[in-house]
Amino acid sequence: MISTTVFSTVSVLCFQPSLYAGKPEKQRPNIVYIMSDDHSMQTISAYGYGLNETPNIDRIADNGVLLRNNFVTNSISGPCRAVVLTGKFSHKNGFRDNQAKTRFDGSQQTFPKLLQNAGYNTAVIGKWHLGSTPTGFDYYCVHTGQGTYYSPVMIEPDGKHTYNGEYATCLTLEKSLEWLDSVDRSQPFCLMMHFKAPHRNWMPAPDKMELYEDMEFPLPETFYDDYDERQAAKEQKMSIDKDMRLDWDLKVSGIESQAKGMNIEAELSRMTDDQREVFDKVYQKVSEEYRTSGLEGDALAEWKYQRYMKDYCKVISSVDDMVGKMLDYLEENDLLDNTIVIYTSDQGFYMGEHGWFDKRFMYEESLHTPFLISYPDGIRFAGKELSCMTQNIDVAPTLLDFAGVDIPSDIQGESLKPVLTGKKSDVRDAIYYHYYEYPLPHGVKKHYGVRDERYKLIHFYNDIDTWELYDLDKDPHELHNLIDDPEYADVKDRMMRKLHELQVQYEDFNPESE
Ligand code: SGN
Ligand code: CA
Repeated sequence: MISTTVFSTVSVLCFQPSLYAGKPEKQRPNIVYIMSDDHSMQTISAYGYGLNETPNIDRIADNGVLLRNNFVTNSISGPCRAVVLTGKFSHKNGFRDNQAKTRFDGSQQTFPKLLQNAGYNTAVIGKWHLGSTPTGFDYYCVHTGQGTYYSPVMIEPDGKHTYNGEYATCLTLEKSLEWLDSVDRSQPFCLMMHFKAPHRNWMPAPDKMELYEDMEFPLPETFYDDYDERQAAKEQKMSIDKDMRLDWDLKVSGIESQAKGMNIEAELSRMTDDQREVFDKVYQKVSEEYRTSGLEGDALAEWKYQRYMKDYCKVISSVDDMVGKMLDYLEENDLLDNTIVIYTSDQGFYMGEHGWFDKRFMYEESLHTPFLISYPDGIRFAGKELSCMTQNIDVAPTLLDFAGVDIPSDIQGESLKPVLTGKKSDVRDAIYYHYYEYPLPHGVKKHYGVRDERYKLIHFYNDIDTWELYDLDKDPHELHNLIDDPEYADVKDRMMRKLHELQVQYEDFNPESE
């Protein structure tokens, strides 16, 4: 699986490990970076929301550290992936949105390339979503675009392969273990295992179809938010009630198609007959329930919410199983202690808060993304929780730091090694955010902003020109925009200054030009 060019680099490095490692080869950690797609903090049991159980993902926190205030810089897939690879904001790495014309410039510096140059074996398996062919990896096996849940088509160094009858979450794990079995263990490895799940349209695996069917999920406090004082929130198109599709998202059959370019039949045709039989058994009942119940208004919105939560949690349960299999593999192969295992998501997600699904906004649910890390040889904590502000620009420098590789000065994130090893309590006093994808697909206006431990300032600068200010201590759900409140005039001034300071620090000099 390892290309000849890389083999020759590796063999040169084998004779001069100290040149790159700075410490004995044995001690350089392996890395298993697990990232799913759209997995909210609210649906990882270690975060304590009580919605579902993820016993395997929780094992990582039990064995290490859970970050409670880990944020993204731009809450959608491609941009987040580019940020993770480069340690730089979207305006620096050039990948600002998910539009078809946006492609990641694979010639730029990334942390997998730096690790590869230092002798690491590297691979990315699962979702990629960056348009261009992966660079910096000895092996890759990635979905085309968003990928599909069933019978996925994967791009590998030798071309495209269709995995008929496979379920994407399981295939990602199988391919990952296959690669781990094949790597030369005399060198450390870095595996990026990227699940497509739980991305929309939340297609469960056959063994999970019935899970949660009898469960009633609690309605979030803000489900019926009226978006008063928040124009951008009022004008989005990511409402469970209005924008979620009965056929494509909720798998209701026997109704007039609501799918505009999103075709449930195409996805169902990727299943084997056996898989389809299990699907039909559950979803014909669901469809029947919808057709005969005559639900409308709030009752229908709440029915949609329940269906959404069930399907979303079903696909997560498969992810959790695969994380468990990966941890078991590392344990059985005596690799767990010397491997940095991270579980995270490309961004957070709304589980009905504000009445929404999807992400994009700089509001708490989609600004956060889960982050759990264990590395028993290097992080001597178990079950520790940290609430300092961390961000996905920090992944690259943190992993380089643990690997003993110099962190290039143009990387914008901070190494989290000092906080993860108890040497420091934080790495920054505020975070910067900038989102660019408008109007499609969810009508969320472009915005940038700053958040510190207590306050958040946001500027929606395109289409409308509005500012929002929140006191997160007093208003954790961000329902009261304080921008014109005289009592908060000082806070507003201070946050405006902080915003400007961060735009200068990160060189986002002309933020409204994109
Ligand atoms: C698809 C989804 C959207 C989602 C984007 C981006 N529609 O277009 O709901 O916001 O992906 O998601 S779908 O019904 O066709 O799946 S991201 O995670 O890749 O950024
Ligand atoms: Ca995503």
